[in-house]
Amino acid sequence: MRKKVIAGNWKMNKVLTEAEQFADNVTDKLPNDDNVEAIVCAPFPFLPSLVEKTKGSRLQVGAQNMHFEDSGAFTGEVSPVMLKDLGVTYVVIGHSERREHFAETDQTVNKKVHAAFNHGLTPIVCVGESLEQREANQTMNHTEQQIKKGLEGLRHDQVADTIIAYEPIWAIGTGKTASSADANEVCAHIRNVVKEMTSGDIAEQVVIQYGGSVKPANIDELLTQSDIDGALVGGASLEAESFQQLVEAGT
Ligand code: G2H
Repeated sequence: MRKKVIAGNWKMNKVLTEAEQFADNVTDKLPNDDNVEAIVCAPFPFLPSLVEKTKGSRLQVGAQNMHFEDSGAFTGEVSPVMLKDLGVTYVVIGHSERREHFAETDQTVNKKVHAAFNHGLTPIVCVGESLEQREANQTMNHTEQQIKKGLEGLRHDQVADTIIAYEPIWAIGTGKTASSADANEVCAHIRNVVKEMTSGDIAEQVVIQYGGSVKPANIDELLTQSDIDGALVGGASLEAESFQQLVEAGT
């Protein structure tokens, strides 16, 4: 059975004291259940403190982006070596906001996914269609291309360890959630694409999250779907109590 993975994506929110308060409020309240993994993906300045505060707890810490090079003349960037050195374990790659505002492409996503594995970080790779693409019936083809290009060249065991987040862009931060059946249909398609790229066994292992306006009120129904193994949550992950409820839904 695949475990459920609930990841908060704080985006560009909070200041350090708020991030620390969140960790203080959440770490000892998370369910002690190996079938659910709780991750908080925070802005870079909070990572050292969050890693420190979550040590020995069930809360894992992730970054929201990184560069694919180890080091060099890349002003303003953060490398996988730096994240690993801090004790970060996960990194979100190719979120639609990065694709839209920071020129991320399937090619840069692919380089970053390889870099993550080369440094022992687990990538949470985001894919998803725009409203125009959905209305033009391109959802399946678009997500398939993003998966094939984004995961190109990975070993099968690395594909198995990748977390894929399906986030329809039209459902992000808008309050609109894809119906759980629609979301599941795309997640099942993604699993099929993984199967074609690797094998049935690997496809059964890979964790596929849904993301886009997930909250305590709708997570239960999403998680009952056959191919949805968790959630990548923005707005509703900012408050400790709401995050805790989301993780509890995964138990
Ligand atoms: C989608 C999601 C988190 P929200 O971007 O990745 O954000 O839950 O606020 O729609």
